[in-house]
Amino acid sequence: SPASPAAQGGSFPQGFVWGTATAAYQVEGAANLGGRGKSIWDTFSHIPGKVANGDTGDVSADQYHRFKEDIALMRDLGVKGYRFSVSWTRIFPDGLATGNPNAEGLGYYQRLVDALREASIEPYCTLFHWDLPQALEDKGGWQNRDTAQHFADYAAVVGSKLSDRVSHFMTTNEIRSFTELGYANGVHAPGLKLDAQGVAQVKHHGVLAHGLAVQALRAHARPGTMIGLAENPAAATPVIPDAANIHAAEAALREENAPFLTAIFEGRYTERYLAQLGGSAPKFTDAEMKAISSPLDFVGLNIYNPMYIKAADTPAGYTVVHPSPTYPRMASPWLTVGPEALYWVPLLVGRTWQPRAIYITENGASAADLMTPHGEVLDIDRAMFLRNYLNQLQRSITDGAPVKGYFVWSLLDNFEWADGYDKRFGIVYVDYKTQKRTPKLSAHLYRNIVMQNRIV
Ligand code: PNW
Repeated sequence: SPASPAAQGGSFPQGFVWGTATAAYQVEGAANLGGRGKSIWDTFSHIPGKVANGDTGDVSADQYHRFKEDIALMRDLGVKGYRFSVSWTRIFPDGLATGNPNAEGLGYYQRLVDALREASIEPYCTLFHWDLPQALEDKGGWQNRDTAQHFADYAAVVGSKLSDRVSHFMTTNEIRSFTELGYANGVHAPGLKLDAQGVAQVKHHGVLAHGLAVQALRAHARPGTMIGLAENPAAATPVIPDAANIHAAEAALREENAPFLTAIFEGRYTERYLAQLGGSAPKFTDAEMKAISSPLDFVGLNIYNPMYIKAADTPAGYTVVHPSPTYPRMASPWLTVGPEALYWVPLLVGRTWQPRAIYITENGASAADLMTPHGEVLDIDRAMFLRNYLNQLQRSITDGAPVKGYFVWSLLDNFEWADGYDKRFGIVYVDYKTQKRTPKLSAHLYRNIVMQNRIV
């Protein structure tokens, strides 16, 4: 496709949304305040041995009490968007949207979004970032189809209460991650290792929850509300960019994401996915597949590590090339560095499924940040990572990818799930003893990029 003139000369398009991202359980703290009910992450993080150093999200970065200070930080960065998530159990402590929503919980998010708007920062709201109500897990959680309907009912209420001041909603965050890490590998909450059929069914209920929530939001949110999701597709990237490998990466994008983005955009599971599962295939109906593929206003892509794809003489036409032990990584072992993922994935997603708009809803890096005696955090590794990835995103847009915004993960150091506070992803350092925030070198770099709308 033709180069967009708006993105030429190293610049990003006019009106490009620069933002930062967080999630409720990772930054809020105040786990037992405001009438909040228990989520599976409260349970899981309190089981000895599940999270590094026995860390929990009980206090975390305490954004619940410090959101005004965090908004001031964002103002200094010049960002125009903040992606946050709503804690389901602050709104409905036992997950069921039957009675009235908890006014204190709802009030917190209303104050948060009002303060964002006052600072001219657009709120981008995720409805589910992994903190499933424990009361629903007790009834089978994502193994139980009813959870998908309960999620849609909750989404309807939040949509009706917040859409007067929030114009962008994402249903779920990373169905691929929470189903695989939580229900197949058992390293995330709720810590299960189901068999193949169980995992396939959980994934099906995850995409169904998304689809039913899209329908609920269309019915209950203000007309014109923009509705999407944030998914981390297997980031198919050609091993080297020649025609055969690009073609292979296109095929891999669909197959490797068959139970997730492919189902959501195409309304069916690929034949290869169903054939591979055989007797372990998920049970589903046509009506469910229709709900799952409800039209979206945008798709959010969380992109970190590439999945390198090589053309091969196999039935699927490709193989996955796994990084060797010496391949460059950030502080998290899974975070192999491949800036060109941010070139290829938006382009291939755009070509394959023609979404109306793409946002990069997460991208960022963990690093072993240390504070100097002068109180500075000079994270040159994270700065290099962001510069390299953003250069590739700029090229991607120039070559036609319909990307409207970018949200760096994360504004703040926070509770990195099973890694606890051991892995830091923030562009702002958090001293967890004092809750003092210190913008890192990468925050200064990001500010320059945001201010000039180009990589400097
Ligand atoms: C995403 N992996 O999680 C989440 O959306 C964030 O909540 C999280 O903090 C961030 O990325 C950084 O990890 C992932 O193992 C967790 O491949 C693990 C993986 C990928 C994404």
